Amino acid sequence: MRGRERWDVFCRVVDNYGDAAVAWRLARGLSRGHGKAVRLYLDDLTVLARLRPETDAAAASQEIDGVQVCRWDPAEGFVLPADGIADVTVETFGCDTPMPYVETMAATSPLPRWINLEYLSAEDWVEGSHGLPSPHPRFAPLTRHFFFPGFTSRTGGLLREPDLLARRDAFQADAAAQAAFWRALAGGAPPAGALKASLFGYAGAPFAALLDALARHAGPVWVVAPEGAASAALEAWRHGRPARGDFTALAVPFVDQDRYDELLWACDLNFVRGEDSFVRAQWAARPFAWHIYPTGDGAHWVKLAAFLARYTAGMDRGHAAALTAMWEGWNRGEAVGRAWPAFAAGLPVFAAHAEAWAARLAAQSELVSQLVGFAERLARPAPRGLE
Ligand code: TRH
Repeated sequence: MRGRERWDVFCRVVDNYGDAAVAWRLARGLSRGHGKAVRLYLDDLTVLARLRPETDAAAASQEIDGVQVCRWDPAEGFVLPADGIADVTVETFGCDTPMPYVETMAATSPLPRWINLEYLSAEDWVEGSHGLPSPHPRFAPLTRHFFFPGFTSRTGGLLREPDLLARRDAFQADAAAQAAFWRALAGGAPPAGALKASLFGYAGAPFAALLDALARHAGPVWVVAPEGAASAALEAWRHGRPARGDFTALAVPFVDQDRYDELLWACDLNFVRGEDSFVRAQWAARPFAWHIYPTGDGAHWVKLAAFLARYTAGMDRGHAAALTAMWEGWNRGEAVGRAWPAFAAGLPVFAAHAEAWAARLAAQSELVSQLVGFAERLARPAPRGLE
């Protein structure tokens, strides 16, 4: 590890997969794409094991894809690594870097760089907060900087592996690869011309109403739901219903994270949620509907509206309204059946839009490169944030 710049990434799983999913992508991108020596401290390896099945959830330390993955149990106290702290420390989503580590940072000269990777939001204020410093209340001049992902050039961008879009294009142009993918996942291929949809959402989503609408859709439909809230709802919905020849609704196993991309690429319409699958659906360049992570204070409605405003800007009013009605119905748990016909009729337009949107986002530098550049700027004498 010596010689390479050392990065430590801290992550606590609050719930579900998104925290670990984002931290893992970041750690792998730093190692693979930028040659950094990366340790990922994660408090719940069982989550990473779902995304990367080769993970040993009981191991204190293991190497996966060039990243040193270390189990970190905040309740057990933090043991400082024998070879010291890193040159750059990233905490994800305000997860609180452990105090012994912070104390060591404060006593190190020159002061190590310390960055908090924030949640993704399309809200305007993100541009003004991206890169801001926050001196530590006890250990100033030790300073933490806030790094915000986002959709505009004045934010930190989105996670995107350098070869992602080339792999997507190759897969989407390769009928045999898609057929092999479906055979492996579902034991068979969708009928020709089927509307193929993937389902991933939180337990409150109106899955049954959506499935009712899909079952009434003209033409063949092929819906798959990886194991979770969506697959449970799908099984319950299907129970006791007669099979219909050109309508297939399948509960499939939870796939590993790289294969999940292929699922999104193989479908014509993806229902996604949270943060990471939301971004991956955009890179899939296919129409999608987002189930936003609901927060108790209702802040998610503002976040949803901010994204919808960006996403539908430039779309004609009728299609923007149809897409908005579907997304809002999907998130409010109502009116999905009413919203579906106009949304379904708009799918060809949404498909062209999704391609243009992905191409526009791809013109932005991806998040890991931006983060590395940001850390380099912080290393210069008298760093002044993002100027
Ligand atoms: O799992 P999520 O709901 O994650 C979250 C958390 O709720 C977190 O607390 C919240 O803060 C954050 O979102 C915004 O949804 P997300 O972010 O989409 O992460 C899901 C990951 O799981 C993503 O990397 C895709 C992956 N996945 C698979 O690897 N295989 C699968 O079969 C499926 C359905 C998903």
